Amino acid sequence: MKVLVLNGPNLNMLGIREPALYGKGTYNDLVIFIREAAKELDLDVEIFQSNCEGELVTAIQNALGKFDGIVINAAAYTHTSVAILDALKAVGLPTAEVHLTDINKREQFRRLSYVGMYAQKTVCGKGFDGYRECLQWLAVGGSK
Ligand code: CA2
Repeated sequence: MKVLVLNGPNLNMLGIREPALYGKGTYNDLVIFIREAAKELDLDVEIFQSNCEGELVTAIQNALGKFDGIVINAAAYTHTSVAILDALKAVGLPTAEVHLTDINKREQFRRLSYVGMYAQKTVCGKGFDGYRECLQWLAVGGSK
């Protein structure tokens, strides 16, 4: 099973700033963590990070016919991007939304998730472990 893991803007800054909020682990640590989790679950994983909305949209479109599922932390685009929502809907792959922090316990504007309007599974507030939970959900069939 092939899974595309997408990470949105500023996640490449992990471990560099705001460790109290996002943890001490760097983006590279997150990539290693995801690869390890995928290996344990016998998943073939590709990981892509971009600060550009259009690049994330294109990556989602290109997943069609190539991947069996998507794990996405759209970061700030979670709360703004109808384009990412439309791309996820267009492609129609099983999708899990992940956030390092609990977006429901932060500022009001973070409670709205466009990604969550399509994603069949959401995991927030569990740090890196949330990615493993999303991968596991896909590995067992991606149903609610
Ligand atoms: O909790 C999450 O995973 C978020 O998707 C992270 C986004 C935020 O906009 C979402 O509301 C929730 C922000 C990612 C920025 O990451 C940084 C890491 C280090 C330093 C600064 C930003």
